[in-house]
Amino acid sequence: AGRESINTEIMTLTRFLNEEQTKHREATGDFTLLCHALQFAFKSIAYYIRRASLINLSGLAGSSNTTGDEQKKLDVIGNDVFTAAMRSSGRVKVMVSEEDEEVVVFGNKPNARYAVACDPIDGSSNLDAGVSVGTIFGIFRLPDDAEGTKEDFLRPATDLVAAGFTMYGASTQLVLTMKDGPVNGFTMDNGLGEFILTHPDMHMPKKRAIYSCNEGNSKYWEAPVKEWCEEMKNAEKPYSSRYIGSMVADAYRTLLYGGIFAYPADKKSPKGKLRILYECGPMAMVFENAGGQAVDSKMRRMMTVVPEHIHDRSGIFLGSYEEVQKVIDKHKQHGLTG
Ligand code: P6P
Repeated sequence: AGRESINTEIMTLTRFLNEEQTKHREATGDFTLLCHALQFAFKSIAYYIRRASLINLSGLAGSSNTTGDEQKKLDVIGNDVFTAAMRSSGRVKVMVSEEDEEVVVFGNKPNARYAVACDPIDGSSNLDAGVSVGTIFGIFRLPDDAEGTKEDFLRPATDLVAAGFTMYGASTQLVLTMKDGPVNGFTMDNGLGEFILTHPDMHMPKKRAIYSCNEGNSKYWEAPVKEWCEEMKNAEKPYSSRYIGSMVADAYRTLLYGGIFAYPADKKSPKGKLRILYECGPMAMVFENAGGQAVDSKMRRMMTVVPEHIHDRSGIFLGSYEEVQKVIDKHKQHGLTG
Protein backbone atom coordinates (compact mmCIF):
# COMPACT_ATOMS: atom_id res chain seq x y z
CA ALA A 1 0.00 0.00 0.00
CA GLY A 2 1.18 3.49 -0.77
CA ARG A 3 4.03 2.00 -2.86
CA GLU A 4 4.94 4.39 -5.69
CA SER A 5 3.61 2.73 -8.85
CA ILE A 6 6.82 1.88 -10.66
CA ASN A 7 6.95 0.49 -14.16
CA THR A 8 9.02 -2.69 -13.94
CA GLU A 9 8.52 -3.37 -17.64
CA ILE A 10 10.39 -0.35 -19.09
CA MET A 11 11.56 -1.27 -22.59
CA THR A 12 15.14 -0.03 -22.68
CA LEU A 13 17.24 -0.26 -25.84
CA THR A 14 19.33 -2.89 -24.10
CA ARG A 15 16.29 -5.05 -23.42
CA PHE A 16 14.90 -4.35 -26.91
CA LEU A 17 18.13 -5.54 -28.57
CA ASN A 18 18.29 -8.68 -26.42
CA GLU A 19 14.67 -9.51 -27.27
CA GLU A 20 15.37 -8.81 -30.96
CA GLN A 21 18.18 -11.32 -30.82
CA THR A 22 16.00 -14.07 -29.38
CA LYS A 23 13.64 -13.63 -32.35
CA HIS A 24 16.39 -14.82 -34.66
CA ARG A 25 17.32 -18.45 -33.94
CA GLU A 26 20.50 -18.22 -35.97
CA ALA A 27 21.68 -15.05 -34.24
CA THR A 28 25.19 -15.39 -32.84
CA GLY A 29 24.85 -12.28 -30.69
CA ASP A 30 27.45 -10.42 -32.77
CA PHE A 31 24.93 -7.88 -34.06
CA THR A 32 23.62 -7.33 -30.53
CA LEU A 33 27.17 -6.67 -29.31
CA LEU A 34 27.68 -4.22 -32.18
CA CYS A 35 24.48 -2.37 -31.28
CA HIS A 36 25.52 -2.14 -27.62
CA ALA A 37 28.77 -0.52 -28.77
CA LEU A 38 26.72 1.88 -30.92
CA GLN A 39 24.57 2.68 -27.88
CA PHE A 40 27.68 3.54 -25.87
CA ALA A 41 28.95 5.78 -28.67
CA PHE A 42 25.65 7.69 -28.79
CA LYS A 43 25.65 8.15 -25.00
CA SER A 44 29.24 9.41 -25.06
CA ILE A 45 28.70 11.83 -27.94
CA ALA A 46 25.54 13.17 -26.29
CA TYR A 47 27.58 13.73 -23.12
CA TYR A 48 30.35 15.64 -24.91
CA ILE A 49 27.91 17.74 -26.96
CA ARG A 50 26.08 18.82 -23.83
CA ARG A 51 29.34 19.72 -22.08
CA ALA A 52 30.73 21.49 -25.18
CA SER A 53 29.50 24.95 -24.28
CA LEU A 54 30.51 24.43 -20.66
CA ILE A 55 34.15 23.53 -21.31
CA ASN A 56 34.46 25.49 -24.53
CA LEU A 57 34.75 22.40 -26.74
CA SER A 58 32.96 24.14 -29.57
CA GLY A 59 34.80 26.30 -32.08
CA LEU A 60 37.30 25.16 -34.65
CA ALA A 61 39.85 22.41 -34.02
CA GLY A 62 42.26 23.88 -36.59
CA SER A 63 42.04 20.78 -38.82
CA SER A 64 39.75 20.05 -41.75
CA ASN A 65 38.04 16.86 -43.01
CA THR A 66 37.93 15.19 -46.43
CA THR A 67 35.70 17.86 -47.93
CA GLY A 68 37.68 20.74 -46.51
CA ASP A 69 34.98 21.65 -43.98
CA GLU A 70 36.55 23.37 -40.97
CA GLN A 71 36.49 20.58 -38.39
CA LYS A 72 35.05 21.56 -35.07
CA LYS A 73 36.57 20.00 -31.97
CA LEU A 74 33.38 18.01 -31.40
CA ASP A 75 33.59 16.56 -34.91
CA VAL A 76 36.97 15.13 -34.03
CA ILE A 77 35.84 13.91 -30.62
CA GLY A 78 32.65 12.40 -32.06
CA ASN A 79 34.67 10.55 -34.66
CA ASP A 80 37.23 9.31 -32.14
CA VAL A 81 34.53 8.14 -29.72
CA PHE A 82 32.56 6.38 -32.46
CA THR A 83 35.63 4.72 -33.97
CA ALA A 84 36.86 3.53 -30.56
CA ALA A 85 33.44 2.06 -29.74
CA MET A 86 33.31 0.18 -33.05
CA ARG A 87 36.88 -1.10 -32.60
CA SER A 88 36.29 -2.27 -29.04
CA SER A 89 33.11 -4.13 -30.05
CA GLY A 90 35.33 -6.63 -31.87
CA ARG A 91 32.49 -7.13 -34.38
CA VAL A 92 33.35 -4.42 -36.90
CA LYS A 93 35.97 -5.17 -39.55
CA VAL A 94 35.90 -1.88 -41.43
CA MET A 95 34.38 1.57 -41.05
CA VAL A 96 33.66 4.61 -43.20
CA SER A 97 33.33 8.00 -41.53
CA GLU A 98 32.68 11.42 -43.00
CA GLU A 99 35.74 12.52 -41.03
CA ASP A 100 38.17 10.01 -42.57
CA GLU A 101 39.29 10.12 -46.22
CA GLU A 102 40.03 6.37 -46.29
CA VAL A 103 38.21 3.40 -44.75
CA VAL A 104 39.30 2.52 -41.21
CA VAL A 105 40.24 -1.17 -41.03
CA PHE A 106 40.24 -2.80 -37.57
CA GLY A 107 43.03 -5.40 -37.71
CA ASN A 108 43.00 -8.90 -36.14
CA LYS A 109 39.32 -9.02 -35.25
CA PRO A 110 38.53 -12.69 -35.98
CA ASN A 111 34.83 -12.32 -35.10
CA ALA A 112 34.32 -9.10 -37.04
CA ARG A 113 31.71 -9.52 -39.76
CA TYR A 114 30.20 -6.03 -40.05
CA ALA A 115 30.99 -2.84 -41.93
CA VAL A 116 29.71 0.44 -40.49
CA ALA A 117 29.27 3.74 -42.35
CA CYS A 118 28.68 6.82 -40.24
CA ASP A 119 28.59 10.56 -39.96
CA PRO A 120 29.53 10.93 -36.30
CA ILE A 121 28.20 14.47 -35.93
CA ASP A 122 26.05 15.48 -38.90
CA GLY A 123 25.04 19.12 -39.00
CA SER A 124 28.09 20.09 -36.97
CA SER A 125 28.39 23.42 -38.81
CA ASN A 126 25.40 24.45 -36.67
CA LEU A 127 26.91 23.35 -33.36
CA ASP A 128 27.86 26.77 -32.05
CA ALA A 129 24.34 27.98 -32.74
CA GLY A 130 22.86 25.32 -30.49
CA VAL A 131 21.05 23.62 -33.38
CA SER A 132 20.32 19.91 -32.95
CA VAL A 133 22.95 17.69 -34.55
CA GLY A 134 23.13 13.92 -34.71
CA THR A 135 24.89 10.72 -35.73
CA ILE A 136 23.72 8.93 -38.89
CA PHE A 137 24.77 5.28 -39.40
CA GLY A 138 24.32 2.29 -41.68
CA ILE A 139 25.40 -1.31 -41.00
CA PHE A 140 26.35 -3.87 -43.67
CA ARG A 141 26.97 -7.58 -43.01
CA LEU A 142 30.21 -8.77 -44.62
CA PRO A 143 30.79 -12.09 -46.38
CA ASP A 144 32.85 -14.34 -44.06
CA ASP A 145 35.96 -14.05 -46.25
CA ALA A 146 35.77 -10.23 -46.58
CA GLU A 147 39.09 -8.43 -46.20
CA GLY A 148 37.49 -5.15 -45.08
CA THR A 149 38.15 -2.74 -47.95
CA LYS A 150 36.32 0.23 -49.45
CA GLU A 151 34.75 -2.15 -52.00
CA ASP A 152 32.73 -3.58 -49.10
CA PHE A 153 30.85 -0.25 -49.00
CA LEU A 154 30.13 0.18 -52.71
CA ARG A 155 26.68 -1.41 -52.33
CA PRO A 156 23.05 -0.21 -52.38
CA ALA A 157 21.25 0.65 -49.15
CA THR A 158 19.00 -2.36 -49.82
CA ASP A 159 21.99 -4.36 -48.52
CA LEU A 160 21.93 -2.60 -45.14
CA VAL A 161 21.01 -4.88 -42.19
CA ALA A 162 20.29 -1.85 -39.98
CA ALA A 163 20.31 1.94 -40.17
CA GLY A 164 19.28 4.93 -38.15
CA PHE A 165 20.23 8.20 -36.58
CA THR A 166 20.39 10.03 -33.29
CA MET A 167 19.46 13.62 -32.60
CA TYR A 168 21.18 15.43 -29.73
CA GLY A 169 18.50 18.04 -29.11
CA ALA A 170 16.43 19.09 -26.12
CA SER A 171 16.49 15.36 -25.40
CA THR A 172 18.58 12.66 -27.06
CA GLN A 173 16.56 10.69 -29.59
CA LEU A 174 17.52 7.50 -31.41
CA VAL A 175 15.67 6.20 -34.47
CA LEU A 176 16.61 2.61 -35.39
CA THR A 177 15.38 0.22 -38.05
CA MET A 178 16.44 -3.26 -39.23
CA LYS A 179 16.21 -4.54 -42.82
CA ASP A 180 12.50 -4.82 -43.79
CA GLY A 181 11.64 -4.15 -40.15
CA PRO A 182 9.70 -1.52 -38.21
CA VAL A 183 11.13 1.87 -37.26
CA ASN A 184 11.51 2.34 -33.50
CA GLY A 185 12.20 5.61 -31.69
CA PHE A 186 14.01 5.77 -28.33
CA THR A 187 14.47 8.69 -25.96
CA MET A 188 17.40 8.95 -23.53
CA ASP A 189 16.35 8.94 -19.87
CA ASN A 190 19.28 10.73 -18.26
CA GLY A 191 18.29 9.54 -14.80
CA LEU A 192 18.49 5.90 -15.82
CA GLY A 193 21.20 6.50 -18.44
CA GLU A 194 19.16 4.32 -20.80
CA PHE A 195 17.44 4.83 -24.14
CA ILE A 196 13.74 4.09 -23.59
CA LEU A 197 11.39 2.91 -26.37
CA THR A 198 9.05 5.89 -26.72
CA HIS A 199 7.98 5.66 -30.39
CA PRO A 200 7.38 1.97 -31.22
CA ASP A 201 6.70 1.06 -34.84
CA MET A 202 6.71 4.59 -36.34
CA HIS A 203 4.50 5.20 -39.40
CA MET A 204 4.68 8.45 -41.35
CA PRO A 205 1.57 10.35 -42.37
CA LYS A 206 0.96 9.56 -46.09
CA LYS A 207 0.99 13.29 -46.83
CA ARG A 208 1.52 16.60 -45.05
CA ALA A 209 1.77 20.15 -46.39
CA ILE A 210 5.27 20.85 -45.03
CA TYR A 211 8.33 21.17 -47.26
CA SER A 212 11.92 21.40 -46.08
CA CYS A 213 14.67 22.60 -48.41
CA ASN A 214 17.20 25.39 -48.75
CA GLU A 215 15.40 27.72 -51.17
CA GLY A 216 18.54 29.85 -51.23
CA ASN A 217 19.69 27.34 -53.88
CA SER A 218 16.54 27.66 -56.01
CA LYS A 219 18.19 29.70 -58.78
CA TYR A 220 20.41 26.64 -59.42
CA TRP A 221 17.54 24.10 -59.43
CA GLU A 222 16.39 22.20 -62.53
CA ALA A 223 13.00 23.21 -63.99
CA PRO A 224 10.93 20.32 -62.52
CA VAL A 225 12.22 21.10 -59.02
CA LYS A 226 11.45 24.82 -59.40
CA GLU A 227 7.90 24.02 -60.61
CA TRP A 228 7.37 21.50 -57.80
CA CYS A 229 8.35 24.10 -55.21
CA GLU A 230 6.30 26.91 -56.77
CA GLU A 231 3.19 24.69 -56.89
CA MET A 232 3.44 24.01 -53.15
CA LYS A 233 3.78 27.72 -52.40
CA ASN A 234 0.85 28.64 -54.64
CA ALA A 235 -1.41 25.75 -53.63
CA GLU A 236 -5.01 26.42 -52.58
CA LYS A 237 -3.73 25.90 -49.05
CA PRO A 238 -0.02 26.79 -49.31
CA TYR A 239 2.53 24.46 -47.71
CA SER A 240 4.46 25.46 -44.60
CA SER A 241 8.22 25.83 -45.00
CA ARG A 242 10.42 24.35 -42.27
CA TYR A 243 14.20 24.18 -42.74
CA ILE A 244 16.69 23.80 -39.89
CA GLY A 245 19.79 23.07 -41.97
CA SER A 246 20.69 20.01 -39.91
CA MET A 247 19.64 16.82 -41.67
CA VAL A 248 18.86 14.80 -38.55
CA ALA A 249 16.62 17.60 -37.22
CA ASP A 250 14.82 18.13 -40.55
CA ALA A 251 14.52 14.36 -41.01
CA TYR A 252 13.21 13.72 -37.49
CA ARG A 253 10.51 16.38 -37.84
CA THR A 254 9.55 15.03 -41.29
CA LEU A 255 9.39 11.47 -39.93
CA LEU A 256 7.12 12.53 -37.06
CA TYR A 257 4.87 15.13 -38.75
CA GLY A 258 5.09 14.09 -42.40
CA GLY A 259 6.01 16.33 -45.34
CA ILE A 260 9.08 16.29 -47.53
CA PHE A 261 12.79 17.04 -47.12
CA ALA A 262 14.76 17.83 -50.27
CA TYR A 263 18.36 18.52 -51.09
CA PRO A 264 18.29 18.41 -54.91
CA ALA A 265 21.36 18.06 -57.08
CA ASP A 266 21.55 21.35 -58.98
CA LYS A 267 23.80 23.52 -61.15
CA LYS A 268 25.83 24.50 -58.09
CA SER A 269 26.13 20.94 -56.74
CA PRO A 270 25.67 18.69 -59.80
CA LYS A 271 26.12 15.54 -57.68
CA GLY A 272 24.12 16.92 -54.78
CA LYS A 273 25.49 17.75 -51.33
CA LEU A 274 24.46 14.91 -49.02
CA ARG A 275 26.51 11.70 -48.93
CA ILE A 276 25.07 8.40 -50.14
CA LEU A 277 26.70 6.06 -47.61
CA TYR A 278 26.11 7.89 -44.33
CA GLU A 279 23.32 10.38 -44.99
CA CYS A 280 21.05 9.49 -47.95
CA GLY A 281 21.15 5.68 -47.77
CA PRO A 282 20.47 5.19 -44.05
CA MET A 283 17.79 7.91 -44.05
CA ALA A 284 16.12 6.32 -47.11
CA MET A 285 15.91 2.98 -45.28
CA VAL A 286 14.37 4.59 -42.18
CA PHE A 287 11.79 6.49 -44.22
CA GLU A 288 10.85 3.53 -46.44
CA ASN A 289 10.41 1.30 -43.37
CA ALA A 290 8.16 4.00 -41.88
CA GLY A 291 5.95 3.98 -45.00
CA GLY A 292 7.55 6.92 -46.81
CA GLN A 293 9.82 6.95 -49.82
CA ALA A 294 13.13 8.42 -50.99
CA VAL A 295 14.47 9.12 -54.48
CA ASP A 296 17.59 10.76 -55.89
CA SER A 297 17.61 13.63 -58.41
CA LYS A 298 17.14 11.19 -61.29
CA MET A 299 14.01 9.88 -59.53
CA ARG A 300 15.71 6.53 -58.84
CA ARG A 301 14.74 4.76 -55.60
CA MET A 302 17.45 6.08 -53.25
CA MET A 303 18.02 2.63 -51.71
CA THR A 304 19.13 1.23 -55.07
CA VAL A 305 21.80 3.88 -55.73
CA VAL A 306 25.35 2.43 -55.54
CA PRO A 307 28.20 4.85 -54.73
CA GLU A 308 31.36 4.66 -56.87
CA HIS A 309 33.46 6.15 -54.05
CA ILE A 310 32.82 6.03 -50.32
CA HIS A 311 32.24 9.81 -50.01
CA ASP A 312 30.00 10.12 -53.09
CA ARG A 313 27.10 12.54 -52.85
CA SER A 314 23.55 12.46 -54.24
CA GLY A 315 20.49 14.62 -54.60
CA ILE A 316 17.65 13.41 -52.36
CA PHE A 317 13.89 13.81 -51.89
CA LEU A 318 12.84 12.13 -48.66
CA GLY A 319 9.44 12.07 -46.94
CA SER A 320 5.78 11.09 -46.92
CA TYR A 321 4.94 8.67 -49.71
CA GLU A 322 2.52 10.99 -51.53
CA GLU A 323 4.74 14.05 -51.14
CA VAL A 324 7.69 12.32 -52.79
CA GLN A 325 5.31 10.93 -55.43
CA LYS A 326 4.46 14.53 -56.36
CA VAL A 327 8.12 15.16 -57.19
CA ILE A 328 8.30 11.95 -59.22
CA ASP A 329 5.12 12.87 -61.14
CA LYS A 330 6.43 16.37 -61.84
CA HIS A 331 9.62 14.88 -63.30
CA LYS A 332 7.51 12.45 -65.38
CA GLN A 333 5.64 15.45 -66.84
CA HIS A 334 9.07 16.67 -67.94
CA GLY A 335 9.88 13.27 -69.43
CA LEU A 336 12.40 12.53 -66.65
CA THR A 337 11.92 9.25 -64.79
CA GLY A 338 14.06 6.94 -62.64
P1 P6P B 1 22.83 23.81 -46.50
C1 P6P B 1 24.86 20.10 -42.53
O1 P6P B 1 26.02 20.81 -42.89
C2 P6P B 1 24.45 19.22 -43.71
O2 P6P B 1 25.46 18.31 -44.02
C3 P6P B 1 23.15 18.50 -43.39
O3 P6P B 1 23.07 18.12 -42.05
C4 P6P B 1 22.11 19.52 -43.78
O4 P6P B 1 20.89 18.92 -44.19
C5 P6P B 1 22.75 20.23 -44.97
O5 P6P B 1 24.17 20.04 -44.84
C6 P6P B 1 22.45 21.72 -44.97
O6 P6P B 1 23.04 22.25 -46.14
O7 P6P B 1 23.53 23.97 -47.84
O8 P6P B 1 21.33 24.03 -46.62
O9 P6P B 1 23.45 24.60 -45.40
